Amino acid sequence: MAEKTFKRTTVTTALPYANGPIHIGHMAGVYVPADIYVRYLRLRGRDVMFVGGSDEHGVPVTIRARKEGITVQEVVDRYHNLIKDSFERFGISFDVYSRTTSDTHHRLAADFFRKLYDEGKLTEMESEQFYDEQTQHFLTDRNIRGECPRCHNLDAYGDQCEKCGATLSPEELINPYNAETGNPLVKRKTKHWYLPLDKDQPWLEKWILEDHKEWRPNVYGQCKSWLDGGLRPRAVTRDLDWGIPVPVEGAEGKVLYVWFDAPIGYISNTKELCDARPEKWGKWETWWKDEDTRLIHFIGKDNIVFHCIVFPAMLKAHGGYILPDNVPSNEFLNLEGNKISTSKNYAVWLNEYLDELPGRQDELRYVLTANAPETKDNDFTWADFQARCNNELVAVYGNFVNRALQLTQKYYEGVVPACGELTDFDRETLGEFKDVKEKLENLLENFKFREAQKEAMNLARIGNKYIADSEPWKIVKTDPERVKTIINISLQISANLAIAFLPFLPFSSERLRQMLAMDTLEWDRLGSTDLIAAGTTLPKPSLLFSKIEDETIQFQQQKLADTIKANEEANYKAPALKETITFDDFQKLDIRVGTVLECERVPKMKKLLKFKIADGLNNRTIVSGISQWYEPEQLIGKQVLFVANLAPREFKNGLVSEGMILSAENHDGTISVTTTEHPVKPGSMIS
Ligand code: B3M
Ligand code: ZN
Repeated sequence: MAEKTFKRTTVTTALPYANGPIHIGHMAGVYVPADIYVRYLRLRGRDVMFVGGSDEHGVPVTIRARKEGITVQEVVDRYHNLIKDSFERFGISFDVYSRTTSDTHHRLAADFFRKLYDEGKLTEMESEQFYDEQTQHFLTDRNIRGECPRCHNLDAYGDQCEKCGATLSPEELINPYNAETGNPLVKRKTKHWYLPLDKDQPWLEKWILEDHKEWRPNVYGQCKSWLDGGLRPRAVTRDLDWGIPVPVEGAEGKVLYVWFDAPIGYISNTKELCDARPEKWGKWETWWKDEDTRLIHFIGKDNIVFHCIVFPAMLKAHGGYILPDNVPSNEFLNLEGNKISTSKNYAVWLNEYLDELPGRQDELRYVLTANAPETKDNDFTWADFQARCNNELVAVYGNFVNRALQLTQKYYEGVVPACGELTDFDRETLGEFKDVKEKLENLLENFKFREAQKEAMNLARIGNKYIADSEPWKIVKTDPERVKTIINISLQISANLAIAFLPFLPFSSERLRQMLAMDTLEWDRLGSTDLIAAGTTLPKPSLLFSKIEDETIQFQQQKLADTIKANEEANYKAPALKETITFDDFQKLDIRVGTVLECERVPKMKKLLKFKIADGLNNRTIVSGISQWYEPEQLIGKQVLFVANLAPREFKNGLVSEGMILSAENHDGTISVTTTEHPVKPGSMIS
């Protein structure tokens, strides 16, 4: 099918729940790639609207409010403002960043629903929903937990299991319970309105599986499995008191399902921008109803079905809207090998990053793009962050431009020298990056940001190699004309780098532009070798990037370790009980107090400690596998509890253990030997 040309592009980004700060997983998955793409489109002179906003309804915000004992509005006000501010500080260049508690959104979403309702596009059904009789609330999928029928994870969500990835419905959960209260759930009748997705199956199959084979394999594949599984009607209302009231008589206590209202938030945000700046943006309908507009949704993989199936079905049912032309969804970014989680407070929060590593926006943008989970989950580690910053940004890109700028100061007092006769090496080098523009454009047009950034970094490698191999500092006295050419070419390459990195690293490109005394950075000039005129006077340069020190990384790693520990403490559950025994069974155990007379390690059996225990009878030897947690001398003289009538056990080195010292295993696996509250006679019995 001939590639359709569009007059403009509407780019949306998943609306983050305003139940916590934004974190690097969101940034890697959605916002950095979207920002790169939009910056690129603007550089190409394309007409683009970049839409963002906070998702302020749904269960996550109500859970946070209950947890903190504040109102939901206070939660969303706090986090909407924090997220918006973090995006701005990080250079995510939204044209609009609004919120779904806005009046415009409430009106537009309610009208959208009412139109479907009036035109009979929704089916009304009474069903049984899970209900918590104590809190007198119906539960939505997200706050129902239970045992996953597939992997038996006890904490599976009502809509999906995070452990095995299964897409679930609450009915499939074993022993469902209220995630908030832990209360068991009962079923209760309630009426809701449904989007008959089953009726949309035929056109969705054609629109996705035939007309959009170009979508990323992970997106296309997930849509295909949903379609192959057969679409079912989907409820678009909920029994909740927080959300957009259902605009139908008799629907008191019901609100629009968050996944119905949130995508409409993209449209509301567009309307707010157009209403505020009609002279620049025109009518909102142009961006959502005009076939010459290309709609692109940037999301994370857990939002694919809502953006590729549910929202398009809503738009189609409403009529008059364009459908997304592409949905370049990323997979997930993990953090130091663990899943990032707002509710578990396990993340690198963008606002904290910006506070603790000030002026390092581009370093994080660079690493998140270099490791972007574009086709599979990936992992962020602080060690890798430091390595990429120091070994790539500082040692290659920064080092190269710094040399070019410093030598211009040193040899020519900052005045750009004229370029003389080119050597074959010069021509070969210039030839290496003449098609960098075309390469970058192909990659960026196809949402391959990771590869595109690598292409830009490759240009820095070319420059770094050129100046290193030319060694101007060695010939500046013997061949000054040659050095002028080398420095001029190095400055031209530096100027190309400032342009090439513009979509990815806007902050450093702007700094480099100033250091190169360039009025503007024109994308169309990328690949040129006359970007800076001879005779231009350059200002005193500063380092484009500085090294990330070990202390910075260690501080961040410690923060995460502390969070993990705090979570373990907070979520600690004692191990399940063993089977019940009778009193007679207990009576058989002869547990006594012993005093440690001697304690030593066992050669070649590093886990073991060998004890000589005063037991009030003939003293005895006991071997215990606790050497990892104690130095032998720590235990000498201590009184410990031991099982006295356990059959002796012979170890392979001939050692015989006459009993067992009783120890407690803490939640983190550490061991603590048991003792008595005050000294007693060796051999005293425990009962
Ligand atoms: N807030 C889910 C999420 O943050 C939801 C996205 C809405 S996009 C319309 O993953
Ligand atoms: Zn599972």
